[in-house]
Amino acid sequence: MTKLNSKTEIDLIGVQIDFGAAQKGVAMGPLAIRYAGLAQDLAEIGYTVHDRGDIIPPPDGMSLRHMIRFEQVNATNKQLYDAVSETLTEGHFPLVLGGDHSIAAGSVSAVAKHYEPQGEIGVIWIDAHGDWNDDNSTISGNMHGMPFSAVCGWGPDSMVDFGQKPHFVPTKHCVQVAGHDFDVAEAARMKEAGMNVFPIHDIDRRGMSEVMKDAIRIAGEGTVGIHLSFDVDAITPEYAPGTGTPVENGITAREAFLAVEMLAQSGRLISMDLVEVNPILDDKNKTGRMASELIQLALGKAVY
Ligand SMILES: [Mn+2]
Repeated sequence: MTKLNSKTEIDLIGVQIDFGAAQKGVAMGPLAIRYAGLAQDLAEIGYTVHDRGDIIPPPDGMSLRHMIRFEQVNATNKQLYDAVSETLTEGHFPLVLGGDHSIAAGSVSAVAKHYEPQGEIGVIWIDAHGDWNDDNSTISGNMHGMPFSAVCGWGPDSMVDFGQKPHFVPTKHCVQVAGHDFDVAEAARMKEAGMNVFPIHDIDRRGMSEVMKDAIRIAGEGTVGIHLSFDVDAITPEYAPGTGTPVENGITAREAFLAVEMLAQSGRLISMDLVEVNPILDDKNKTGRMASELIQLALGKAVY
């Protein structure tokens, strides 16, 4: 038994959505991560895994130029919000497999709302992108570029409207790690909101270890715990070719592993998303296997 997480039961929740992204294929991500053997491997390190299956988005819905397929994205997030809320009520650990990153609007909102009576949560967002646009600042209209902004209460409001008063995550407990492809207006919004950002050059200079120490402190101090939202596009395409929005010169596989291992060792991880695995663009499920390994390490798998 090497696991470090205090919860012993994990609910696996897949979300077969790619409507939040321009490039199609990440809807098949949950299957690819499952085929890598995730559930069996988590059981081997001592977890009881409940596979809740996949959430399927509605086949059609309305679109706006600045919020493409917003109706399907929001309806899917409502289903995810309900599933994650149930998981937390049962005392299980929510492990959400994407799908495009728009789904973090549903998962983070559910976690923040669930823990509201106890206090704030922190969020660590490891991603090549900021995901901090709203429907005014967006260039593409793709909603996977908006969820981090939405869960912080900076819009789009409709993305986090789940029929009850939303509980937003304060930006002082939110950290963006490994970003290196921000839009100009997006970065301006992040600065205005007081976001904590450790762009990739901070990792170059100080190393992932120092950066994650700071990230865990910011997201962990004075909070109930930390939600990790991991976008595989943070990892350079050589190691993670199967992703919808690849960006050259990202973090290495080892840096990614170190980041999630440090989170496991902090003992503060309360929920997690692993998103943007695209099997169509992948090389023999290399990125699916990478995703499975990242999840296991985040949940306390030890190499020695
Ligand atoms: Mn993302």
